[in-house]
Amino acid sequence: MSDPTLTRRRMAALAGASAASLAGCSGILNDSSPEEATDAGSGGGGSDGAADETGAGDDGSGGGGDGSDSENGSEATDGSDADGTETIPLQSEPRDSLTVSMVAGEDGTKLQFDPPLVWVKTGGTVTWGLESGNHSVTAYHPDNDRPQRIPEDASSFDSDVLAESNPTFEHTFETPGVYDYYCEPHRANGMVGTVVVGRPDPDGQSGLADPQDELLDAASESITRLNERTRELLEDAD
Ligand SMILES: [Cu+2]
Repeated sequence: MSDPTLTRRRMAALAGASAASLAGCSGILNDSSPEEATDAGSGGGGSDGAADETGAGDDGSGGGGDGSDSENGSEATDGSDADGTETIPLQSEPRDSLTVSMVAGEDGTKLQFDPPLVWVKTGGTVTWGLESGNHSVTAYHPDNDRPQRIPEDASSFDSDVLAESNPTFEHTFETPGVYDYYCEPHRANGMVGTVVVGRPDPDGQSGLADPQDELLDAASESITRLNERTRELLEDAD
């Protein structure tokens, strides 16, 4: 639980340094459309206090200490991890539990699971939480009318679309392997994530197969990037 936080903080710190002048604008490092800048700016400003508290509360484990303004500011620049999708962060070891944020840029360009690739131990739990927008956590599985990209013997999952009244979803992963999942409202935006469970053999993982032809282009691109990073993660795991 602490590691992803640290990772995020580290990235946030890095992003914060270069993005200091853009502070408050959530992730406009890439596509700085005026519309987004406005949205991000006002959102960041308005939610400063709340975001700070929420962040500290989520971290639980003494996150309050470094809950500095700059961290809060760079939390907002998490959106610039869209940039980071090119360099999807890798954990060095699996965790018992993790949280993933679901983020939406107002203009739809920053839709993402953050971080998009997580690694838990067998039996580990991932909790997804809405940060902005409305999203779902939906396994690539025939039960959800999609090709299977989770282990053969694993159970499918689908959060349905989460809203503010119901902002979190959690799933416990009992079967080792690579799981690809997507956001149903934002498949066309390539909002896809991967959960690695245990230390699976990369060979024969449905979640590492090339993206199926029937998948939307943006989703296929996300899957291809995630596959690359997942392979790296599993290589380093040995
Ligand atoms: Cu979404």
